Amino acid sequence: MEWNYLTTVEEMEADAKKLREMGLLSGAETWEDRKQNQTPQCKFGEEGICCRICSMGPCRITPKAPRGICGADAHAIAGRNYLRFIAGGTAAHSDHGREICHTMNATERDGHYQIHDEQKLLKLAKEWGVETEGKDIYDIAHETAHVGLMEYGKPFGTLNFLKRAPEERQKLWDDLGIAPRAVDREIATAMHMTHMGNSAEAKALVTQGLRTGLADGWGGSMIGTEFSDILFGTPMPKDTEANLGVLEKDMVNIVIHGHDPAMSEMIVLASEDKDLLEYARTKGAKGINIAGLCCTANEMAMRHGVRMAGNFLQQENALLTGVVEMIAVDVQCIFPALGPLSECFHTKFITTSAIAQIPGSIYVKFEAKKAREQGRELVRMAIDNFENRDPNKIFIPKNKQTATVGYSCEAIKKQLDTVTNSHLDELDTYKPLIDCIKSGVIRGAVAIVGCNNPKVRPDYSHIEIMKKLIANDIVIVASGCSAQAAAKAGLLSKEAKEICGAGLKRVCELADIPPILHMGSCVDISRMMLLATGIAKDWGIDIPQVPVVGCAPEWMSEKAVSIANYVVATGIDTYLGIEPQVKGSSQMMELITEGTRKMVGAGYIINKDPEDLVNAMIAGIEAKRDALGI
Ligand code: BF8
Ligand code: SF4
Repeated sequence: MEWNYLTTVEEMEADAKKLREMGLLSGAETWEDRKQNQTPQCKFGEEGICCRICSMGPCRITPKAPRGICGADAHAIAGRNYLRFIAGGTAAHSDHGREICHTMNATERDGHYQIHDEQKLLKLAKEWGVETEGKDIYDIAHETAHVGLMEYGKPFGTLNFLKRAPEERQKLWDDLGIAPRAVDREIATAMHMTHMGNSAEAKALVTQGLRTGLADGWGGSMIGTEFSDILFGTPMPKDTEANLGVLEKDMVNIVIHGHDPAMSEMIVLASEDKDLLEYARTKGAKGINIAGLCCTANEMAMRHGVRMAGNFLQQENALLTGVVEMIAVDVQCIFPALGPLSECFHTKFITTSAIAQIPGSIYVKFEAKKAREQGRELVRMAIDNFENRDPNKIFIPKNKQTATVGYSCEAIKKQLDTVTNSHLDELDTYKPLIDCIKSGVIRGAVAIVGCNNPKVRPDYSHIEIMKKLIANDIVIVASGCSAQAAAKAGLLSKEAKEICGAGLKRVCELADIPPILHMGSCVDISRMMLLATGIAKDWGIDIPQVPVVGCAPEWMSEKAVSIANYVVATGIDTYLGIEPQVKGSSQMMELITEGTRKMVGAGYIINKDPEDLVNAMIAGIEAKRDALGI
């Protein structure tokens, strides 16, 4: 059946173009302008063969100069750059997780932060050997937070969450020596190995890359996800809307942006306070409208139904509408461009973390013990700014779509149970999903994740790949900016079943789900690891055998490469639409595509053409089915 409900990339581009034209009148520039100034980009950087890790350099590899001054060759230089990239990503995700541990440690029964999922806390406490009998839930929370914090720096042993992986995986990680120790230890080891005068062997660097990545996915990120659920609630399906059309002309608009939900949670709560709503009315506004960007949007949408203004490359566009009274950010993926851009409008740009201090912002250091009041102060500041809008600078694109978000593993299992109607006491099985895959009603699953990127046509690859996969009866789980690309297009709507293959459409109808399940932010890719693990365990096979693959068609950040490493190390092939910057080393290219496959049973498949990439994914899934004889 034809279905004309999707917002096309062309429509999104037309909105962006109009905003950019409006912005030019206010003296604003955007990433499109800066990209032009940066083109052509440095070939040495792109191929990973520029080294500047000591002051004898920078050294660049050319046919005439095949080694740096110290003798490092292209493989050493590209390998070291690659490992440092991963370390940066693991550090970012994991430090986010650590902050959430500190927030959990600051919880009090009458405090600013409280426990919202006691069951999940008790389960985790038991898993980690924290005594729960006869204890106050807040004492349990604090003790569990301490165990979590020790995961970052414990001197002995490996990460607690590794025990959640299938036994074959655990053994493989041990045998290969890539079972991560403490999170910080792996980041430090990666930095130490890549210091001048240490590892020059590409394989050793790639191997530590896998271990550092695992410290993210089965360490820092998983801690971030679990603790966020305990603090703010485990996501269950919620309806929301996405794209710039969620900004409201007559309301005070506050855009929240970043990753750690602690700050945005307080702003959302404050926006519901009756006295502040009343205050907004006295200033001529009809209400207070909170909208999210990037992973904060995902976190807040799936727990509060907060609407999503857009993904990474849309952050400037939100301000260009001229109706944003405040953009409040915490950490990661925040353009420094927001400083000068906010000065072209009345928008107040608020930074809240010592990790992300940006010129042109007002810095309000967020603290767990004062957070509720700080949230209220920020909302009040935004309300006071409402009257400063310049009516000549306003343009709100109309496009927005409805989306159902918030499919945690718990939610997926619950939803599956509605299909079989088994109402199992313990909703702890993926058997209905496995049956669908075995019978071929669903061919397999793809996890589509990651950023959008000016190196390609933004959002286009995400959307085209998703459309083709669901048309081929492949169910999708999505997170991060990929999930938002889907949301903006309308692909997270249950109606999107209309463009699915007959098998997937039937499953969507029976289970009352959209064909693309929103699993949250980028740290929530840890949920996808548990989903893959759960399927493999319930099926009785190892993860690389399951017809499931990962895909980051437009990735850009260090975090994305860290993720790709733990996804691969977990045994899941990962399809990339942007080339990792190692092309200047044949050894590195071989290692990341085929070398890891020999080690952990999975690797990267890289193709810049989205059509080729999606075809390769479908072929990969069918090959896994053939190997299983299904
Ligand atoms: O962590 S997908 S642009 S927002 S890095 Fe950033 Fe990429 Fe978006 Fe979330 Ni993930
Ligand atoms: Fe050059 Fe070697 Fe120093 Fe790198 S470590 S900058 S290759 S001398």
